Parts: sequence; structure tokens; C-alpha cells
Amino acid sequence: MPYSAHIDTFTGDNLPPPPAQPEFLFDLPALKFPERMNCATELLDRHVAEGRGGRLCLQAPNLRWTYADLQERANRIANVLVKDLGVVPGNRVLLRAYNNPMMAACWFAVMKAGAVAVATMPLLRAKELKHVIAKAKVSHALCDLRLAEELERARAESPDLAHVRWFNDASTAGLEAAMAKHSVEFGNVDTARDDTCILAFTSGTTGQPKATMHFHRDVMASCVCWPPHVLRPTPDDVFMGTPPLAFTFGLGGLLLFPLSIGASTVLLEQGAPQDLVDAVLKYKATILFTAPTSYRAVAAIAGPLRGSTLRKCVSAGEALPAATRALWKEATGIEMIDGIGATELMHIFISADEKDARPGATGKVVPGYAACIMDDDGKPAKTGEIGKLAVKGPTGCRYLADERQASYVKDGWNYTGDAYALDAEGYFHYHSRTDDMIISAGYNIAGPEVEDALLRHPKVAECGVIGVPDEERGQVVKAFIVLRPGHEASPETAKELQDYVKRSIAPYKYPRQVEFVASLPRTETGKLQRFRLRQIPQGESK
Ligand code: 3UK
Repeated sequence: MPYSAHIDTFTGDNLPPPPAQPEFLFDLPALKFPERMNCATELLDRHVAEGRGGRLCLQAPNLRWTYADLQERANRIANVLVKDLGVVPGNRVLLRAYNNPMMAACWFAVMKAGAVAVATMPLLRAKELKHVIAKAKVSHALCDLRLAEELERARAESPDLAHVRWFNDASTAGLEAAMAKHSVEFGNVDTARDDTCILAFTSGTTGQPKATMHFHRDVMASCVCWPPHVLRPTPDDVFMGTPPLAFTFGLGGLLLFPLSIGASTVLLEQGAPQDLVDAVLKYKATILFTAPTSYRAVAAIAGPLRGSTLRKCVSAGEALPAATRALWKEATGIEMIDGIGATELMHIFISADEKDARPGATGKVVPGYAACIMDDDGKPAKTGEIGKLAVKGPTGCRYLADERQASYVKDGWNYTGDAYALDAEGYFHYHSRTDDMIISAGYNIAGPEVEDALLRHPKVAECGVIGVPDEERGQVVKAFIVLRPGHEASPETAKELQDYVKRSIAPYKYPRQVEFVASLPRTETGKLQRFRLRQIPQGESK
């Protein structure tokens, strides 16, 4: 048996069997990890041990923590977990909060205790939390007091969940009061590089969310692939953004990556456009992480960001329309860094930096990863041909006790569910989700391409394009459109937009149906929920 620090062996017992796992690549020198490692030691304690404890680590409204400050909080919480709440290595600890400093301290405490962090999105309801708790057999929870209600409701029906502590709680029963009674010292559990340390639930659009398992080595692998090769941050960078820490896009971009190089991060609880602009100026942020729709909304008020400290803007979570890239550049002068990542692979595996960015392409494969476009027979497709994106690298998909492992991982490759084409220069061009391809009168049409065309029209704020059943054509293209303020949702406007699309891309792709809506359904991670658009009963199509 290989070494493991886990006394509670639940995660190891529920790994997919070896043949169902992807192939892992560790070719880069930075990926040769020691057999035992704890990611908290690498990301947090190392800086203090090497004399950087006084450096700024984390900021939030009215709060500035150095590396030593964060370490002290994490150590005290780890002591509460182990000594007061009986956490043993391998136990699952649910974390629930807005992006704030205590959430970050709790995350590190769980790593230090050799336990497994199960971070949950703030918007989850009791029903969803109940599923997470049951699936991950969660025994402990640390939760922001302001988010107590839904967790309390879930707890009433969750026999596994025995211990809950609330934080950002001034009462004598809160986590802060318990922390005060404990030492600022904690000896990190000597975990194996292959011990699971996080269970990240997918924001799946269909079926029950799946729990992906990542090891201590996966957390570190995500820090040595995309960040140094594409983002190239420096220790003086100030990271900021909107994705929740419960989403691996946010966990990496707003916590792991800045700490891996001794830089600092700003955690914001609110990410509305004006909050973001104000925060960039207030904290002098240099690197921003958010989703394409958020960039589009911020662009309208981004004037003050031009010439500010902001120097790198990362977009992920959804395809970045070339129209949005152009809008952001016009507003701020900054060329965006697009990158596709996935919960299954922890973080970004195809991307391009600001100098190599090509509008309409996601980028090239990130060093440490291999990517390939496969045809329907699982063979590499020809250059330029649309096929299924398959990826392998140091991280990969391991669903916790889930049959769907077999549809994500085939022959050692991770199939992300995206249709892509590879060009002669090695750039990957996003087409659509494989199950979102629109087939109309024999033509293959990608919703995102029609969306990009619509987004260039000055009256369009946001849009979502799907295929709807049609007797004659099999499917027809339908666009749901949110107009910018001051424009009328009339048949004339619909016609104007349809004609505009016909002039900008192949005319057969134009939306035969147009419906104006006040907003589009999105996940908490910024993704358009196309399946929900499909469920909208046929409105009065114009
Ligand atoms: C889509 C993109 C085109 C794509 C994520 C960065 O989004 C993340 O993880 P999820 O598990 O979703 C994965 C799916 O989202 N997608 C994400 N980024 C792009 N499509 N261009 C992009 N730039 O369908 C992918 O399969 O929620 C993103 C880092 C960590 C993440 N977990």
C-alpha cells in the first residue's frame, strides 16, 4: 500500500478504479513532486519560514493580513478542528462563505489538518447542500454566519453532519471565540502527494452535480503550469476577481496562484460591475479574473481603468466572444487572456497570453498538458476539422463514486464535452458544447458564433442562441436577446438584428426566431444555462 496520512479512508476508497482514470503527465521539471507534501506548507507556511511573513497576503474591506497573519488564523482554526471538533485526516469539511478572509483561513486550516475541503457556492439551497453532504459524507462544516439558514435546513436532514461552527460570528459560540483559546502553532499533517485534499462539485447543467477529487499534488500542479507560463505574475501583483472560491477558477486565481509566488490577493464579497471598478482603483489591483459576461458589463463603465494599475485580465468559464474581447480592449486598452479550464482538470489547460491572443481562439495548449481534437471514432481529427476536445496533463478527472467517469475519461484522455477545431499554428478554436451543436437543414451551426455576431450590434447587451425543434428544418436557430437600455423590443428591432447577422456571417446561420427577454439564466459561475432557454415555452417569436 502506498503511504497515506488519511485515517478516514473514504476518498481513497471511492477513487475511480485505475483503468477508469486518465493518464497523467509529469514531464515538466516543476511537476516532480516529493512523495509527501501538504499544499498548505508549500503555499502558506513556506513564505513565513523563509522570512516573508511580513509581506501583504490578503486584503478585504477594512482588513489587511500579512502571510504571518493568515498563517496564525489558519493554525488556530486547524487547532479548533482537531482538538475541539475531532477532525481526523481524511474527514470531509464543508466550507460555505462569500469570498472573504475567514473562508481563505478555513480552507488552509482544512489542508493543514490533512482533511478534505468541500467548498460550496454561497447561493446553494438546502436541497443542494444536502446532496453535497450525503455524496461527500461530510462530517464537519465551517460556515459564514450570514449563510447559516440553508445549511441549518440541510443539517436537519443530514445525519452525517455532526459538527458545525459559524464564523464571522461575534458571539461566544462562534469560531472566532474558539480560535482565541488555541495556540497559533500547528504542525501540518504530513499528507501524501496523492492524498485527496479537495472535492470540487461540478456546476453540471444536467443530472446531479458530480464531485471531482483533487490531491495535494494537483493543487500544486495547477500553480506551476498555467500561471508561470501564461499569466506570468510577479510577487508584487495584486490579484482580484469575482469567481467564488468554491469554483476552482476562483480558488486558483484568487487564492492558490497569488500565494504560490508570494503575491497578494483581494477578496470581494460583491462583484457587481461598479464594485469591481471601484475595487480595482481602491486596492490598486493588477490582475483581474472574471467571466466574459462580467467583462462585457464592466466595459460600459470601465473608463477609469484605462491607465490604472490593472495590467492583466483573465477570462474563463465560458467562451470569450471576439466581440467582448474587442469591447474590453476599446474600453481599457488591455488585451484579455482567455483560458479554458474545467473543474475536472482543476484549472486552465488551453490559453494564450496578451501578446499571443487571437480573437476567436482560446489559445494553445498550456505547457504540462497535451490536447487533441478527436473525431467520432476517437481518432485525431484533421487540421481545421471540428471534433471533440480531449486533454491530458498533470491533473485530470476523478469523479467520486460516479458512473459518469466513463463518459469523461476514455483511453486515458479527458473529454471536456467541448467541440473545438485546431488550426495549423496550434491554436484551439472553440465551437460549442458538443451537446449544444445546432443542426438546421443539414447545416452545423454553433450558437456561440451567432451570439458573437449579435453582440457586435450596438443595441444588444447580452444574448443566448439555441436550436429549437422545427418540422421542416429539424432545428432552427433561435436567439434570446437582452437589449441595451432605451431600445424597443419590437418586430422591427428583431428584423434589424436578423439582417445584421446575415450581413456579418453566413446567412444560413441567422436566427430565424428572436425573442426579447429581460435577463438570461446563468449559473453562479457565469455560464449561460442553454438547457433552461430550451425549457422556455415558445413565446411570441418575432
Ligand atoms: C467551458 C470554456 C470556452 C467549457 C473553469 C477555468 O469553467 C470552468 O470549469 P467548469 O467545470 O466548466 C468547464 C467548461 O466550461 N469553458 C470554460 N472556460 C472556457 N469554454 N472558452 C473558455 N475560456 O465548456 C468547459 O468544458 O465550471 C474555468 C478554471 C477553472 C474552471 N473550473
